[in-house]
Amino acid sequence: MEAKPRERTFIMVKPDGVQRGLIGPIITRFENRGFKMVALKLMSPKKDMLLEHYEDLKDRPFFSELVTYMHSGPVVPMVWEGEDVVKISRQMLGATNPADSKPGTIRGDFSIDISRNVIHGSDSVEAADKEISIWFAEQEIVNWRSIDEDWIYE
Ligand code: DAT
Ligand code: MG
Repeated sequence: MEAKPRERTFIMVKPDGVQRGLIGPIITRFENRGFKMVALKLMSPKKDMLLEHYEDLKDRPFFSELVTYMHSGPVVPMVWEGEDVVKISRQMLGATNPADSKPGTIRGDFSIDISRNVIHGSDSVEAADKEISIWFAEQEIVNWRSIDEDWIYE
């Protein structure tokens, strides 16, 4: 059955997260929270996708290392849906620098180094829309209704 789409965000397990076997634990956190997966794939990203994805950071000193790292292995891009999913996901990820990420967050539980922080999450609804359109074609996003929704939302 189809459902009216709620807010969506773009989440991606980075190459270190894939290599370290963290795809499952990361997906589990989003499922457990009550969010609904509407798109998922494993892929080796093309460099031009990464340049577009991180366009806002192109003048930062770490930009070329960031792109090289993101290009170094497969990633798992995903789209998750739910009320306030952008804001809540950012809280679930923790701070950009794992040294500042609280225990209980993904980065706070699974990472140490700012340049190996295992996961990406959109920082605004506008960024989410842009990032989803970079990583997924419209037909790859599945509009479905979860039976849990009646119990997760009033
Ligand atoms: P976030 O991923 O929390 O949205 P961001 O958009 O500012 O953070 O930066 C994107 C990624 O770039 C971040 O996840 C890790 C890397 N990065 C950010 N600041 C960095 C720094 N000072 N040194 C090295 N890598 C950095
Ligand atoms: Mg960011």
